[in-house]
Amino acid sequence: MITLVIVSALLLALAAGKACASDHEALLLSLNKQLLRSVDTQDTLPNPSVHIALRLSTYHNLAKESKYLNRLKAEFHDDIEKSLRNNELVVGRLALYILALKSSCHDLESVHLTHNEIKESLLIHLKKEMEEEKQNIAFGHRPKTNYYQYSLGILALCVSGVRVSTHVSQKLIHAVEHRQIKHGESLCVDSHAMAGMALQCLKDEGTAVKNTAELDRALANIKQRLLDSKRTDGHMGNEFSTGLAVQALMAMGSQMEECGSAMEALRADVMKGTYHNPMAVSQVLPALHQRTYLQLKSQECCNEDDTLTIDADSASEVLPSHGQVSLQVEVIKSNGASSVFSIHVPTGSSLFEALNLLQDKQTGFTFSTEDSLWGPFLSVVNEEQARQTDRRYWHISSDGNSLKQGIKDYKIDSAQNITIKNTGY
Ligand code: B12
Repeated sequence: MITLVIVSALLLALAAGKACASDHEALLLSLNKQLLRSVDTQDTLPNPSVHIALRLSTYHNLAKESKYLNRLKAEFHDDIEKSLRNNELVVGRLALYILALKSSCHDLESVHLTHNEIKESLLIHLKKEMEEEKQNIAFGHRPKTNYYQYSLGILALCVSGVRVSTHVSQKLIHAVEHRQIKHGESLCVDSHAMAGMALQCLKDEGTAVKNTAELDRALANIKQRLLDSKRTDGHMGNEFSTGLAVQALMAMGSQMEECGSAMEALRADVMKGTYHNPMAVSQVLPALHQRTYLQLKSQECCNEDDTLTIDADSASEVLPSHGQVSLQVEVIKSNGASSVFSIHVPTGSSLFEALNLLQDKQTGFTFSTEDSLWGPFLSVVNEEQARQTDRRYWHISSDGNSLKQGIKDYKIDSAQNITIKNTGY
């Protein structure tokens, strides 16, 4: 009798395990389809991070992926050259572009950037920009871009088999040791994750570094900080850093058990529909597939699945909103001067739509944005620009809580006070 009970319990547990595994597969497939659907949108620039996530997936739609790669090589490539003409550094975007080409096993030497009439391979150009960033850290104590992009730069060079100079890697190791990697005021989980993957790649490749013990210490520190960032609900940092944190922990050799609750949190987020911005999906999908950017090193692109399709009826339905909510918008300029504006907006409007309505009312509120891979970044408010070159940005909060999303994604579901403050970082 007891044997029968144990056997039945085991069978039940096995069945539950199977159901769990097939739920996970179904969730992955739906997120994969959601990302694939986003590549059909022509109104924004193609995003290399989206391409990388599609290529690291188990399921593929090879025709759509190849079409998207061609768009990256035309439109995204042109956008990078445009930035170079404006004398901007392109470290992060160029690194993602290289990783995207690598993810499709594209010959990197056949793609060139033209700048000041000089034609250079992508990797040579990235190497030069990394040298420039290294100088910025040496003289200004931080990169011109940020440590997230600096890490992406090292990662892209390393994954492509290009030797990273010891001076370049040492600057990242030093920044980790001295807790200089932040997002606003707090320790940046996303950037630690990227730094972890970059440094792990150097370690795996046996790239010479200034001090091997220091590299190991930095990796151990990163791992510990990522694990320490775990909240009671399983997230590491927040909903939008957890995917990268899990990916980095896997790259750094953590066992799946260490990431179990974070994976659970990610799955719960997917089911809640937290990830609708393609950039967010692209940073979560590899972790859910248990793949990491380091695997791009040995990407082979042969005998791939080609079964991924978009369901005809899967486009999400937008429900009409009911009622209005009141919104107060306070703008605090760099000199501390504050102005407050009030408006009623349809429930469920995005903050972007709400700010547009406020601007149209001609009450003195004006704003403009810059495009980024995450969508519109608020850059000018009431004719004051918070410039990244001056290390300033418009920080946005609602009822005192820092927003976890940008103005296009954040939805106004109830009455609230939005504060937009010119902040240094
Ligand atoms: C560095 C960074 C910043 C820096 C950027 C300036 C700089 N030069 O360092 C600063 C501190 C200014 C910043 C601000 C904000 N950030 Co930020 N940021 C990052 C980080 C760590 C790296 C971005 C990057 O360089 N990417 C690489 C390059 C290749 O991509 P890119 O698109 O060209 O990069 C630019 C944009 O990403 C833009 N940017 C940075 N943050 C955000 C956030 C949003 C919503 C948008 C539209 C653009 C944007 O600045 C980058 C440099 O020019 C990411 C982490 C991540 N997981 O992506 C978070 C991240 C993108 N930020 C985030 C958030 C929430 C914000 C803020 C909205 C915070 C707030 N409450 O005010 C603000 C933006 C407000 C605004 N004015 O619109 C979230 C976005 C999540 C989401 N679902 O949208 C992320 C994912 C961090 C997180 N895990 O919460 N950020």
